[in-house]
Amino acid sequence: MRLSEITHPNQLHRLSIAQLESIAQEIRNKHLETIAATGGHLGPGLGVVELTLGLYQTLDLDHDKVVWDVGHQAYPHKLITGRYNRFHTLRQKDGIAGYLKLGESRFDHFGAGHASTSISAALGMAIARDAKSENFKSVAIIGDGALTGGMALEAINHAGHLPKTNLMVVLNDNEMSISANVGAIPKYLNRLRLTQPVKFLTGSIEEQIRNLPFVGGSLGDELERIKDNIKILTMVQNKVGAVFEELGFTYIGPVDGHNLKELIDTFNMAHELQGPVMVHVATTKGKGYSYAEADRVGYHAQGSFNLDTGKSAPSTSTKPKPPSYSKVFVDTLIKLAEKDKRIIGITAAMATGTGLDKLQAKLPDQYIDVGIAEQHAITLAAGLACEGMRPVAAIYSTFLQRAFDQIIHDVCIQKLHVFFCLDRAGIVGADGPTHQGMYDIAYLRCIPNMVLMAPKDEAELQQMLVTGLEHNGAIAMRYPRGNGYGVPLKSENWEPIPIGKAEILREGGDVLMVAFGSMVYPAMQAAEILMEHGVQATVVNARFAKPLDMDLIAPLAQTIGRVVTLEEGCLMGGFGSAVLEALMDLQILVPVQRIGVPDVLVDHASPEQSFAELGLTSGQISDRILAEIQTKPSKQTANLIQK
Ligand SMILES: Cc1ncc(C[n+]2csc(CCOP(=O)(O)OP(=O)(O)O)c2C)c(N)n1
Repeated sequence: MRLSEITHPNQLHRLSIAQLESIAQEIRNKHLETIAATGGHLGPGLGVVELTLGLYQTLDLDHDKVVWDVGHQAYPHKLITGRYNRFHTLRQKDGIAGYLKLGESRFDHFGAGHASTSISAALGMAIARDAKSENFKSVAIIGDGALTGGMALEAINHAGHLPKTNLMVVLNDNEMSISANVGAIPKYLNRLRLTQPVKFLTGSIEEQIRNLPFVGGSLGDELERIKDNIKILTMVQNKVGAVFEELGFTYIGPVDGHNLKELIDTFNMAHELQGPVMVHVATTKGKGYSYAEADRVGYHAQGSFNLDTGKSAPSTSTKPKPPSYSKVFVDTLIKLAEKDKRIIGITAAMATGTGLDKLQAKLPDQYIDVGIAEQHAITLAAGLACEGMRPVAAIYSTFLQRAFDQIIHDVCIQKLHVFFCLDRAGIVGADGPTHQGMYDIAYLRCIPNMVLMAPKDEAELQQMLVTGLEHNGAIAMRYPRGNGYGVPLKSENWEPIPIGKAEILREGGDVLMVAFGSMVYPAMQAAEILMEHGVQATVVNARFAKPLDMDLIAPLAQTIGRVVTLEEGCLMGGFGSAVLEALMDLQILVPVQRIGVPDVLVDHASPEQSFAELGLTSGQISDRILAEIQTKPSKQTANLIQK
């Protein structure tokens, strides 16, 4: 059987180990050739090919449920669940998603993108199953990185307390998060990996148990006794898994994650146990592609590349690219941190993404990676601030959502100086709805004592970095994914911006455009186009969504009589809402057009495609403003329509 013929995972049941091995090779080839063309997550999927095939051979996927944590490693799953023919559309607009998504396939039982949710979801399904007296297996597959997330530990705490609830947790341990995994739990898992793996013999469970060195006599078919014996085996033979055992799980492993026979035997046996079971599978990230095995961080995820050399596809443009916001952020932070030992950069398992790996290399004592633990990162920052340090929490907008209560409860209520640096704020592109940085303006601006700013370009980011470090209290800066505009950058002596001070970039009497952060340049371009249509715009770079510079905005709104707000974020509760509320409070009742992201989920696509779909390109912005002027004339623009 060929991979292309597999449309239902139960077709695997009929295959021999040799046939499965050949399917594994086909999956690797397809995975590699697709990601070389489209970009995406490479190493994680290559590591779970045998794990997926072995597990699915022991499940009935017409009934059983599998929940993949994060979902970035589930491409082999996609290839054997009816998506082979469309796989080349991976992460493209209207194509196959880069994560699992309810609705894309009936075999995707839970969507994700953020880490550490799988055990909770699978446990919920298991409890519901028992309540409905149904009979299916519920399996969570979680990486060793995701296992460091608080939610995973909360779920283990709960599941371990339910000895009658059957749940299988497959721990996919490749010793890596995106970067090297950090913390005490990964260290413990490493110790387990270094012990002799438990070997399972062929034959029935009864034979297997009888063959164990220290178990004799007749066992009958009492599952409880089997479970006890396995417990004894794991604990006595090599003292592995004791922590999980103590927490109420039956621990099995570590199992060689690339040995199909061992995997199948182990899963078959584990399915017969009662209560929560953890199967610890030792895998190699990037397995089967030498470049990815050698550089596990570099090949976690990447853009398109040449399969033979492993190198990224050369840029089609001859112009040098401006630096990314993340790069300007970290380069500037390093210079500031060199002079101020109180500055500590904190990442939650995103050292390369945020750029903080450079801080780690340069100033390791001023760098902390807490693992996938955004909540802890923020309260840790609050603790550091209590002791006079200057914590800079560099967390993607989407992942900071995890720490909402910590921002309120631990930072803002206590008026502590924590600087939140929100990378990837706004549209993110191919990662899709779970990763869009849409909500931070709305979720931060409602919190008392919070200051929220966004730079118009990378030079202003440098100034805002100084502003944030000098401010005494909670302050956040959001900046987008991707490159800046190539504006000149200062190498030192950055001037802070007075808190709450906006700036006027151009003046015109027909419409007031108030733009926040990444929408300032598009607003300026739209103003140029408007001018060609005889509409003169004032453009304000708001810089702050909170506090808003109403001393500047209010009189302009009053005189010009028409306001347009622009933001790269959700409209509900966002920057435009803030301006609207403030105008209303001042009884300045002029037409306000809010341009941003409406109440929809923004699917995976290229950022350019998403901008166009949302009507956020400069040409679309000017068209929308012209249309509004036509349909809702203000006193000042009535004459423009007659012209
Ligand atoms: C809450 C949250 N924080 C950060 C991330 C970014 N992220 C995606 S995959 C990943 C590493 C996961 O490591 P692991 O679970 O071991 O899976 P592996 O990639 O090694 O297969 C991280 C940090 C995320 N998806 N969710």
